[in-house]
Amino acid sequence: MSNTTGAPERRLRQLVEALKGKRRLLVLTHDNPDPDCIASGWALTRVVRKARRMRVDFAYAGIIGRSENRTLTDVLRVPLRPLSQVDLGKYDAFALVDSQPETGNNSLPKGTIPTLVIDHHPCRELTRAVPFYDVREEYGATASMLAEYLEAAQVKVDRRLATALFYAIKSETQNLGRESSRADFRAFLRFFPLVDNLALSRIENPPIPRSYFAMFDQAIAGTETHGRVAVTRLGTVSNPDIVAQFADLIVRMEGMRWAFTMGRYAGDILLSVRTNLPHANAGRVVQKVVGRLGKAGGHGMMAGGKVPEAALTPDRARETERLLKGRILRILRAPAAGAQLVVPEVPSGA
Ligand SMILES: [Mn+2]
Repeated sequence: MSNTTGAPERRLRQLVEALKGKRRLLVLTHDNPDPDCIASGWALTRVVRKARRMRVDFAYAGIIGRSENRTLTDVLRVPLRPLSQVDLGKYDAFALVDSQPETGNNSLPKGTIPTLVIDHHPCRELTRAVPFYDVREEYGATASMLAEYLEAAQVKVDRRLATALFYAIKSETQNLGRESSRADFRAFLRFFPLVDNLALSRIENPPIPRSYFAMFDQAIAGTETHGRVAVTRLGTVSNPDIVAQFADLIVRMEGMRWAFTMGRYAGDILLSVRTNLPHANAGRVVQKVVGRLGKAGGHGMMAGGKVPEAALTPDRARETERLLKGRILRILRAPAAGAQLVVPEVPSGA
């Protein structure tokens, strides 16, 4: 869905038109940014600076949790600042990338209508009130949309930005294997020759904090399989990205069709849904699971959500997790009885 049409050049003109009279733009990622929104936001700052002479800054909210993403921003020196260090009063325009208003996963100041939205998630009702929105659900990565804007604006893409965009498409689509389109393929090939391979290798194989291994232990102990559905209760997590990261891992288990992972973070319950069924609608499933308890959404094979303040006390967290688990099992028609993924071995000969 989009209020823009046609060739990339025309879309770019419409984008510039929407910024008419604006003096300073803040480009914002979704909370706890992933490579797709980091690379896309960075690219958008370049596009706007080239196409229109105005000041553009780039910020994120939440934390950069995954080691890969931290390494990405460090090694490629992404000009990204925490939103908490940004004076919002200085901006008369906002742009959202890889997110939309009222999704619950961005920190756009309440009541603010952004001037620009570029995203590849299903289009929301409120997005239609945005002066310039370009939402293309068929794209596997927002970065592939930005590839077109960069070309239309004739921005010279350097190795750092190319590496970020390439990694964004690669990770978001799992090497073009998950929900990707021809446009993703085109962008992937275009950036590949420009990639800094040493940097890419460091990003993909970063040092892992010791706490990650404890999370691994919690994930395995906290997983039960119900037929072809695996449900994981991670308990308290050290960073919010881990919830999706373990869902990605658990869904790879032989015989599984769905993975549903929950973790407690900063008083909220975060959830993540993954499926390996290419024609499923994980976004709808997670919306039904969360219902009025919070916000949720996503794509066909990957989705997530949040139940705010559900983890303020352990009792409430347990109760909410039980409720959510019951709902997903019913929605997916999975057996209520589950089996622990790994049964701790009883020491023999004792
Ligand atoms: Mn994305």
